[in-house]
Amino acid sequence: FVTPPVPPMRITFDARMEPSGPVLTRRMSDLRGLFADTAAWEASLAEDPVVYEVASSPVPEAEGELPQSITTIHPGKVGGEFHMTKGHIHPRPRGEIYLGLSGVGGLLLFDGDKPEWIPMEPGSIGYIPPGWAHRSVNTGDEPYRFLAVYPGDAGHDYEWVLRNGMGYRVLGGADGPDLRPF
Ligand code: S6P
Ligand code: ZN
Repeated sequence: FVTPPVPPMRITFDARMEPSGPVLTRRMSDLRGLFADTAAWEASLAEDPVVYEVASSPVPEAEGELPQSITTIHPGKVGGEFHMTKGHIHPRPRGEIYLGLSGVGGLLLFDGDKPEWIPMEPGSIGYIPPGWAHRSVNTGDEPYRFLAVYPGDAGHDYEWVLRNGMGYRVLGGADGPDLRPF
C-alpha cells in the first residue's frame, strides 16, 4: 500500500480483476467455525480448496481515503451451505457499497437483531449501512465477483461474527437459496 496522501490515480483491475496491490487468499482451512456441518468442513480440508480471493487497490486504509477491493468467491457448498466470506463488522460504523460484477450471490447483513438478504447479480449495488455486519455468499455455479468500496478508517472486526453469527445460514434449496434462521 501507498502511504497517504495518495495522488489522484487511475486504478486498473486486469481481466481476473487483480489490481497491482496485494491479493488475499482464503482457503477452507481459514474458515474454521463458519460452516454448520463441522464434519463436512473437516472432510473438505483434505483438498483445502481456495474459497475466495480478495484483490485490493493501492489506496491505503486510512482516514479520509476510499479503498476498494474485488472479491471472487468460488462456487461450492459445505454440508449444503454455500461458499461464503468470513464476514465482519466495521468497528467504526461506516457505510459501504458493493457492486456485482459477475456471477450470482447475495449480501447477508446482520445488526445483531434481524438479518437482511440482498440478492446480487452483475450491476446490482448492495448498500451496507453503518453498524451492520456483512458476509457475501456465492449462490451460483460460477465464480461470484463484486467490487467493494469503503471508508479507509472503518477497520474490520471478525470476532463479532464468530460470537453473534449472521442471523441466517444460506443453503442450496430447490428454488434458489434457502435462508435458515440460526
Ligand atoms: C471490506 C469489504 C470486502 C471484504 C471481502 C472479504 O470492508 O467488506 O472487501 O473484506 O469481501 O470478506 P471478509 O469478511 O473475509 O473480509
Ligand atoms: Zn466491509
